[in-house]
Amino acid sequence: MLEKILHNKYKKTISECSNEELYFGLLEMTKELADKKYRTRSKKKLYYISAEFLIGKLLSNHLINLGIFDQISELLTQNNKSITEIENIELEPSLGNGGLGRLAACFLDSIATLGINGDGIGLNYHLGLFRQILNDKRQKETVNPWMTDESWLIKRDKSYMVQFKDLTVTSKLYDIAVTGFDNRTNWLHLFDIDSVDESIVKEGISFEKGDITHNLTLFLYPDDSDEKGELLRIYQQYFMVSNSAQMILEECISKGSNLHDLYDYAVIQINDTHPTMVIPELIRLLIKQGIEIDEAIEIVSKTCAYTNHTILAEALEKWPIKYLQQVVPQLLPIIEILDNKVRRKYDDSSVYIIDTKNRVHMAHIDIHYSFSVNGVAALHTEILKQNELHNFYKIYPQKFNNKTNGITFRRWLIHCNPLLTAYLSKLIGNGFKKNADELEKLLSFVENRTVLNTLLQIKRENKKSLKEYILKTQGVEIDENSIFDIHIKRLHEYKRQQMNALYIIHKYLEIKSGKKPATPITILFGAKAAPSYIIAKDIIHLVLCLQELVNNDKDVSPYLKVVMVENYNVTLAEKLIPACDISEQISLASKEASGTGNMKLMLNGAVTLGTMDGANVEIAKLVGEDNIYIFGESSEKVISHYENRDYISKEYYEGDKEIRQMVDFIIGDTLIKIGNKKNLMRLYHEIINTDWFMTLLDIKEYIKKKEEMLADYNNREKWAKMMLVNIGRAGYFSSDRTIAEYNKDIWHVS
Ligand code: F55
Repeated sequence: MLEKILHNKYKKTISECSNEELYFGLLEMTKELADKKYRTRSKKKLYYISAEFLIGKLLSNHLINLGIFDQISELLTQNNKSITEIENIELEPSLGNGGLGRLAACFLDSIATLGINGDGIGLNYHLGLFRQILNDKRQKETVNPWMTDESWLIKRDKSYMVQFKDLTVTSKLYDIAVTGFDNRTNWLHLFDIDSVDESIVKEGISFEKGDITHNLTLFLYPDDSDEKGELLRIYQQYFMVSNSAQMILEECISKGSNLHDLYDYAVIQINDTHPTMVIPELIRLLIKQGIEIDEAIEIVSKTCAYTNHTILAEALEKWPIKYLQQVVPQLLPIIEILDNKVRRKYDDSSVYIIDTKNRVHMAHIDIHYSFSVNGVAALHTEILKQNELHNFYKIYPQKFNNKTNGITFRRWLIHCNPLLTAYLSKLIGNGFKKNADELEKLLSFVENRTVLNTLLQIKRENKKSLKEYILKTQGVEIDENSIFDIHIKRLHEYKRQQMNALYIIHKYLEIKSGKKPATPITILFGAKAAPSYIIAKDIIHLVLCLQELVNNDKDVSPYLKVVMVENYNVTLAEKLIPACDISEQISLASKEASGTGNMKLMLNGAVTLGTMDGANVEIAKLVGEDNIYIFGESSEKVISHYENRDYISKEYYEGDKEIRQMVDFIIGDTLIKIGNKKNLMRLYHEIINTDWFMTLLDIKEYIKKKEEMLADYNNREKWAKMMLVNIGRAGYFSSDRTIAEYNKDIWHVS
């Protein structure tokens, strides 16, 4: 088939084609094959609405799921071509920020793999999330165009009218096929408008925020630090949900729904609060169809389910009524009715939808008017029930449920780690690809020297590949025999990259004083900071200053290297994860809802260094305390520190000489010479005067635990056993398990 397509397209054979021609040939072939897969229309269908789908490159993923990856890669090899090089041609769609967006992508894969009739609905951001450039030891943002003339997007002949107060737009639908592993094809529907204009972007990523006709789907979550930015987000969100609601009603009616029975035809999963307006919008449309308001509210509440991804108060969306009035006045009467119903029923202002500052709490709409509210890891759901959403839990105990996150093993094992996959297949057969629990079969080899050695060898090979990649792309040479300590996730103070930076200072000073580590250490970071998040950018600056200091110091660099990779994204994650020894999961306990990088790293044989937070708690339980390194204050203690306001970072700073030495180093002569005094000073003051995420509370224990871990690394047999147990116990974190639970408990799609 490929030969035929290439002949038609280019009049060339495989071996005559360039990598680019091969990529476009494979693209065409894959799209055709994906489209041909069966997709029965069950009566009830799932709609997963999300502002983000961080899908990553798609070629290999489709080839794997269609069951032809090996065959194609063999065919290419015979013609002196390499699938890896062809993959390099593909651009990564950057349609997500981080965990939440990547989770949505893993879920789509599992939904199709389990044969569930379910589509994703989102927006076709032309430039997606910004591309990060590390220049002059700072993050600079620039555009990240990812669409090419020929691409995975299929333009459909479908559009809807979406009405804002000041303008009406006509949407255009683009679809991307979502192939299941040896199963059906679903769709990711991405809405767009024709008038969006990439040329309005001026230097960096700045653009006129008020120019909605030209910017509506230009960027993912543009900077929301000013009023115009917030308004643009409301425009985007309403555009997303209005299209969704119209499409869902249309599909349900075409299947025979009379709308009174909508919930028998559709279930809508609301991914975080970004799609919340779908609730009042659906109610509005049902009323327009002649349904009474009370019944409309009931129908919609029985159709929608909500997932919470955070307890950080600042991340919970609250839209000023004034803004909603300016953009979507048609929703306000409905939101007011929803709020009034709550006020009449409950004498507790903390559960009202509209607060005293005239802001609309989006999560409150979701909780009152959905039939299911779920957290994303056991601890997170408990904290929601007992703390953050306790007053809602008292009203609706039956709505609350946990769905511990998961990851698709197709991308995060089979594709990103072919060496490990091949070895696992040899040892335990191919069953784990369909049934992740079969990874447990690996556990019977825990005393088998050959197996343990092979796992170490595979890790070393993967580290070598990463070393070459980093040399080529970053110009930094790292040693594959060193310990790869990897910290990859969005940059946020609660994730505590600053704590790892303090560790680097500790280690630097220790080596300088003559104490050399038995095995050299390479600390790798990958992280983007939100463009307006000042302290996060200062932390990046600190890490890059340390990188320059450490890597250029002749006494230190043979034992310690620091690398922050530029523009961390899915593609880079796929290269970093298989090469990791130490997985940094060091968020302040109670703050990381789940984490999913922790699962990907474990699955690839990394050992976790982490706090009892998010899904780390479940990892610890599964692997047992001998196979994970846990440190830090518990979530209960942390929560009580917040309640009592009794954490004072300065006391830790003043009370401990070692802490003082590390923190002072940030503004000492050595670093000030390398970096910018203003940035370093600001970070220093933040740590000693505020430290909202309690870095200094856990720093000493963190250092101690990491040292323990580094020492254990030298016992290669012990380490290999830990690797094996981590891989063997990772089956639980397959998103196939998560999705099976969603379907059994919430969606009920046959
Ligand atoms: C994006 C936009 C806004 Cl306005 C707020 C938050 C985000 C975002 O990216 N959140 C996010 O990624 N949350 C993460 O979700 C993951 C999937 O559930 C969790 O694993 C992770 O703990 C959580 O931080």
